Amino acid sequence: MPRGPVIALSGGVGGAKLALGLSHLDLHQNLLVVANVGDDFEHLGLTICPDLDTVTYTLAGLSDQSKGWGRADEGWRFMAALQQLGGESWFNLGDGDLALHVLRTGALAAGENLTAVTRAVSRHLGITARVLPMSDDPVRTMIQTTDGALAFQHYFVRDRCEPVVTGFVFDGIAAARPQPGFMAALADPDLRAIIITPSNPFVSIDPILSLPGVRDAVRAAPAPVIAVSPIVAGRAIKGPAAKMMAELGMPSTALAVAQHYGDLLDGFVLDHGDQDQADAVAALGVRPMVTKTVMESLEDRVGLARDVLALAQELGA
Ligand code: FO1
Repeated sequence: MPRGPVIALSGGVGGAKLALGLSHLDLHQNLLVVANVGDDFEHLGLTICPDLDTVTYTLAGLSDQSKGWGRADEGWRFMAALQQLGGESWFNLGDGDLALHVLRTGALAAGENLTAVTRAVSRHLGITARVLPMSDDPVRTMIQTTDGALAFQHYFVRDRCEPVVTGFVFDGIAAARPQPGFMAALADPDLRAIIITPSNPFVSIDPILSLPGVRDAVRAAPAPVIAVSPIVAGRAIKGPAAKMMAELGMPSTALAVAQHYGDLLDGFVLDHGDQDQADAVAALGVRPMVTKTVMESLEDRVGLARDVLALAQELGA
């Protein structure tokens, strides 16, 4: 197998867990974690990048394991003071987390791009993998619902994913340029694998794939494309993916996720609980792999990462 880069496309919690597993496999700088920025938003004058930050905190060993986002051992004095002053308090910013948003907002205002800010933060936190925003240009996911269009965090956090989803729009996508290092890695002749992590296909992965030129570059890349199902036994491990699928009139199954990615895929990883769908995945012309995809422990994360790379090796041979 070539010793070149491995690209992991990631949203928040699920993607970050697999990225952590991959980071234990001696890939170092050859691991590129490309994070969705469609969840980003401007809030209280700050630029908040939840998926990028979830990946960063997870790879740095700083993440809150129970929530999946934010920092462990967080303080909440800022939120308490904000509430006391009558500020908007539906989105929880911990005291330590706040430092990252303030730092990033200042650097962006001074003319740095998101890639440079993310690189500096990674260096200070001792992260060896390359964490890249999917683009340095703003892309903002809008959720179309039966109640009208909602900005992603309003739908997700403020409204607790309750509105019924009818579709998605990625504002800014047509003008957004994919991050140059991401595009260079896609064209690298030594590229080993493109991994679509078990993040939400509609709001975490599709924004990345919808950037101009990315779908074509992924198709043309000299490496197998492998997705890990975020749906296990008809339920999303975390978040609203299964609810969205039902509302969009799709079955909430791993197979439907494979069908959603369609001809982009060479391999698809399903949990033991969905073994009965492996033949239907194979009938799509996609190589199925059945393994433990539910990542409870660090061993699970590393084990799944190993399995995915083994499948990539088989498919690339
Ligand atoms: N998720 C919540 O459910 N409630 C919150 O108050 C919240 C705050 C928050 C702050 C910083 C951050 O980086 C992430 C945060 N998240 C919160 C998670 C985030 O909204 C979602 O997990 C992702 O956008 C979906 O991938």
